[in-house]
Amino acid sequence: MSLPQDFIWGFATAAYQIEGAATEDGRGPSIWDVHCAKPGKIADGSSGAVACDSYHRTAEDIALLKSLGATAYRFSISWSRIIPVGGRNDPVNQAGIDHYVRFVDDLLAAGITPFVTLFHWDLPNGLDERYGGLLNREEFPLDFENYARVVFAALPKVKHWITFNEPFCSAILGYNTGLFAPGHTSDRTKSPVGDSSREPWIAGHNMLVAHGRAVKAYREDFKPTHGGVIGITLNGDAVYPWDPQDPKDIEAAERKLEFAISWFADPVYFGKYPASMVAQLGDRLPTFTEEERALVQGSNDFYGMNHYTANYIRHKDTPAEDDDFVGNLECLFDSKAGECIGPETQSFWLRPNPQGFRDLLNWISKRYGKPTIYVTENGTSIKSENDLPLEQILEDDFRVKYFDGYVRAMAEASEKDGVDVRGYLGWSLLDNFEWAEGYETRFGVTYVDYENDQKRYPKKSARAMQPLFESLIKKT
Ligand code: GBH
Repeated sequence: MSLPQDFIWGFATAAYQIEGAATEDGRGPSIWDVHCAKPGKIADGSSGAVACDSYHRTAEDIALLKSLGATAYRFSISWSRIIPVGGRNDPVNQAGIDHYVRFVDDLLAAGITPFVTLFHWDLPNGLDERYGGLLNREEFPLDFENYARVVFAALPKVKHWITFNEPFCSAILGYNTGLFAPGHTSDRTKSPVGDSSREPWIAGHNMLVAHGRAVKAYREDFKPTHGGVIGITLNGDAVYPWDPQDPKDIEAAERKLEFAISWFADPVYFGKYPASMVAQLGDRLPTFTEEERALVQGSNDFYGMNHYTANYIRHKDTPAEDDDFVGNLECLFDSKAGECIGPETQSFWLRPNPQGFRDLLNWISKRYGKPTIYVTENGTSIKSENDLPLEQILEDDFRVKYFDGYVRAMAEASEKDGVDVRGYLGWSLLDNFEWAEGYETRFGVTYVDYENDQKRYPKKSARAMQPLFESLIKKT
């Protein structure tokens, strides 16, 4: 069992989850700053205002990565540091650009390949106020393209670009359940605005077109001289039919993948939405104009895969609700036969199941014609980790085992199944701001002591990664 010789691995983070320095050097507010300020939205009432303070600790974070043996680092850029209000006619903030230029230079000097995400959910709030942000079909893609161009021009040394991180989450959690910024939902006890049945599909559509525009700009005006690759990162959980004897459960499991993954990947690879979504959503799902389709189809140089968990899928016989976003089915942790998908973690949605990773790598590879895959996130929280004393937190055997199982499952997909997977970024380098869960849930291979100057302590899992990859990556 092995991985290709040039396989790269490391860790991932996102700007709002680690940077802090929310009002420094000209940064404008993002929709997450605004969301966190609303009472009751974040479990511990916190925000990313300080987080891991990584904005001030780039040297420390790079030294940490190097000490762990990482050869790659995925981070995201805060749009509102680059263009504080966000739009194509708004001022650009040179201090924000300088920060990331220095950071990329320092990573490269340490021998670490940067993977840069342009959008990890933190839309400049100015654009939400100005025209409804992701919901604006005309303005949003143009403003995203402009922002992307500014960043491409500033960072010619970056060779791996990710346009959007998990557009599913921005669309569904931002505009259906309202759990994430900007918190829209039809549930009027949670939000005065929102239409869970329509807005998520509009937001998703506009992110696809924005992605297509940024990719076209990169390929035409930057790639010829910079020579990098660009793609979108999609989340997706593995699926198994609740009753493997029931054709309706088998069909529902496939439909779940289409609603989560193919919603974005089918337009990118095939230029159209999956038939199952068109059938269920009807005219609530936007249709591509010819110009939009041309922008989106063929727009991935690689497939960015975020993956964490698996579910048993059980079909429903009742008609789909208007706010359904999974494909009219149930996602369960136990099968009909009483098997459990995996042990509990601190995250209600996450149950480790490494075989699911191998199976989903195969499903993606097959459906989309063997694309090059970079695993841009994979990792786990641990039940009650936050309540343990430091010495025990640092002995995170549960996470060590998770990474061991998942990385080996990936190596099997690579070696035995011929899946073209070329890189792996563990989530996350640091414990950080876990969105609506605040700081109570920890995903880091490094413990961050938020009470004591954000001091970092590598956990056992941080040190387990290098020997694991060294044992799997071919030497010659
Ligand atoms: C990633 O998303 C994020 O990219 C990262 O920022 C985050 O810190 C990390 O995971 C850990 O959470 O509300 O029932 O529909 C993870 C994938 C997909 C997990 C959507 C939550 C929603 C479950 N996410 N899922 S539900």
